[in-house]
Amino acid sequence: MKGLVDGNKLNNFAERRKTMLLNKSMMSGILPAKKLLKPVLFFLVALSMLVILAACGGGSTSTGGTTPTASTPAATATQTGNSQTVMIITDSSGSFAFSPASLTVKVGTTVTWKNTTAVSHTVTSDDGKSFDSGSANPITPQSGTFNFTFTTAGTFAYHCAIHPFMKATIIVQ
Ligand SMILES: [Cu+2]
Repeated sequence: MKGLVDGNKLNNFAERRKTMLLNKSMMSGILPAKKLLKPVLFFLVALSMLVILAACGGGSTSTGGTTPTASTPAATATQTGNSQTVMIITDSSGSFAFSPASLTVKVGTTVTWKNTTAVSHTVTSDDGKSFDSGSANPITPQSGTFNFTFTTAGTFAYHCAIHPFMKATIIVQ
């Protein structure tokens, strides 16, 4: 029983475990009746391993939990604020139109016009200088697109140079 006395003086988990395993083999050889100690020893070894695992796991959980919580909402907000789409459609009365006819965006937003009709169109600012997809190279039928990024605030009326009745407005705030 010398091993047990020495074991009480040890602070280290690993050394204590080694001492217990030594006692186990001694007892099972000399005193077979005391085999009930076997599950108790197994429980103590498992418990000490659990304490070590919990100590390691606690640190990595708090570090990993903070990062995704902070980054996910920021990425979503940036994407929704920076791009908008205006469809060029054939409306219910059979006329070509920009939809929506009036769109409000934040400064820095890129607007994409997408042509869903069977003919070409342009996106031309009424002031003749802010933006123009161009009559020489208009937005092609069936899914052609034109992009413009609005960097200054203001109200920008625009039309289609091919179909002057097509009128719409982008409001930049
Ligand atoms: Cu047009």
